[in-house]
Amino acid sequence: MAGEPQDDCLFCKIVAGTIPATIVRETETTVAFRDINPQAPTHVLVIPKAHHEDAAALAAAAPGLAADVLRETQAVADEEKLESYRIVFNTGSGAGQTVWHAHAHVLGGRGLEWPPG
Ligand code: IU
Repeated sequence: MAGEPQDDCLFCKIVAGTIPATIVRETETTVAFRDINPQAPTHVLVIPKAHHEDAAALAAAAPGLAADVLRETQAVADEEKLESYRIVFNTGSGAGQTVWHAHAHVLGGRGLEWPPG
């Protein structure tokens, strides 16, 4: 069911603390942690604690929570002192989504090209 923890979800396990992660920020509704395979000097993932499979599902089911995630991306950028940064929600396998728990990538600390690959 939308919002409920999923036994087979890696990010639900990070929320539960049963899989380790380098957590940089936590709020009542969100967790931000460093990506294990960083693509930039700063590469932090911001996730809702509740399970929603992608950004579209999150926005549809829980728009206030989607706003919490966005607000936290800004807080991460501020903490990391990023003047410019990119927020990415890979949505669907064709766009590179590999973990089916909504997450925002916050990327910065180097020049970022456009268009992305
Ligand atoms: P994607 O947009 O679904 O591809 O992003 C998933 C990210 O989760 C990806 O960048 C992985 O490196 C990252 N990640 C992680 O940080 N910790 C993990 O244990 C696993 C994946 I598995």
